[in-house]
Amino acid sequence: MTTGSLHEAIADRSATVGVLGLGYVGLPLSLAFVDAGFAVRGFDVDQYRVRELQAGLSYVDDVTDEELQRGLESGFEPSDDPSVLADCDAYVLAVPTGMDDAPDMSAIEAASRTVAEQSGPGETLVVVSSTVYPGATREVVAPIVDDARDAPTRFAMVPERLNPGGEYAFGDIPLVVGADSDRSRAIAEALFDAVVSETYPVSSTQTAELTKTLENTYRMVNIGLVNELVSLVEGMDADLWEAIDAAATKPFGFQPFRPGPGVGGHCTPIDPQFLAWRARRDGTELSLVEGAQTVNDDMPALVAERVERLLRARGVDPADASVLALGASYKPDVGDVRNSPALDVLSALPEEAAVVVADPYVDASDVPRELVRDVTPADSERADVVVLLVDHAAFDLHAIGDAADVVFDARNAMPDDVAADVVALGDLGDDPTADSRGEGLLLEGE
Ligand code: SAJ
Repeated sequence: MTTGSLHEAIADRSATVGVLGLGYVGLPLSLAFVDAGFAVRGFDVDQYRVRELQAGLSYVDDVTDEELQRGLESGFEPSDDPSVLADCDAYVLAVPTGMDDAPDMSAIEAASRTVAEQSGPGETLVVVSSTVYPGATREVVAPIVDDARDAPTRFAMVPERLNPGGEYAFGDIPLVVGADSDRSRAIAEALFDAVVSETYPVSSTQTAELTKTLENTYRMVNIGLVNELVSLVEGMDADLWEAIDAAATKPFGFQPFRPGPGVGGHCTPIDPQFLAWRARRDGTELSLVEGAQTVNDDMPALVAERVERLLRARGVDPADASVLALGASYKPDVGDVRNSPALDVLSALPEEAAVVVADPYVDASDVPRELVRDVTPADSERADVVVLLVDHAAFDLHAIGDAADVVFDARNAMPDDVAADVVALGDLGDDPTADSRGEGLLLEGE
């Protein structure tokens, strides 16, 4: 359908795009729009980040300095001065959101006010790409922007699906485009069709917001399922990790998730809370979602308890123990510690215990215990127990496992042929009380 000059300006790339928030979402998105031929004005409140960008230095893992410098030469203009956003044809909000007792939309509100102040007199597209609770585009963004503008504003919600460090390139990941009118949806699709191979339109902004929160709630709940089974299989002669791999041989209807010390990061543990909060606000409850969240939140304490039990079974008072913990970030090969369950495990271990944490990536200021970057054989030998919390590829698990006495493996990542005793999450190992749980009983005639 024809949608007038804004649509044409997007089609002929004469439109100017303003991106608010130049982090792991906004920066790659800005450069993708530049590559597609748009002039892009980038705004971030963090002047240090902006100075680095202006110097051609990328702080986003998936963006090289060369890609950034090419963008700067081709029409990308980052600034911490909001006036850089004056009179853009389209704005994309890619700022952080979070959860306290209620969804933290403060950055979204601030960005909306900036758009309201800087947008020009013509028809303008405003896209929310940050993850927000279902309803936020209509309830938070639109009132702030609409109140300040006479000209028509076209709102859309296009949730980010970046796969940091993953095997999918930005342009290959389909993007969902939700809007509350055909006109808004068509204009937003035209913009994002310029940067990804497939856009998938949905009927409303709330459907797009629901899609994004559903994606990560699905992950969180299914991780909670396998985490809940950990306590069950401790009393069985069964290997949960093996069962998950075996179930994954079913070519349909099953996606493997694996147990661990909990669910960290700024997406998977947070997005489901947006849904649960929206449900409670509407007078209902997502008991399955909230139950899975509780299971995952309880995993760090369970891991710490199993480590202490393992120490006691080997005659070591946990308070006097020397512990080597492998990993502090929320997932392998990143330094991000947001909501990291590994840090929660470290906090749950006895304060008096001598705990050394090995992690090549995290900031020392983020870790409440002694931090080393590399693990020496002496580190492993000195420990009463090694606790594998994050299986960074940089760890030489063979060398660590051959030098250690015993490893509690919360990721089931230790090689099978190491010299140390290895107790995986879900296995009570040589706990002398284990027999009472039915392990070791020979069936009649075996
Ligand atoms: N985790 C498990 N067991 C699993 C998978 C994950 O315990 O089977 C834990 C991880 O150790 C981590 C947490 O859950 O602590 C979150 O892991 P994640 O793989 O969900 O990684 P995130 O939080 O970086 O999620 C993001 C999401 N991407 C977006 O929202 C755009 C998610 O949808 C992606 O699937 C994920 O990245 C990814 O695959 O990289």
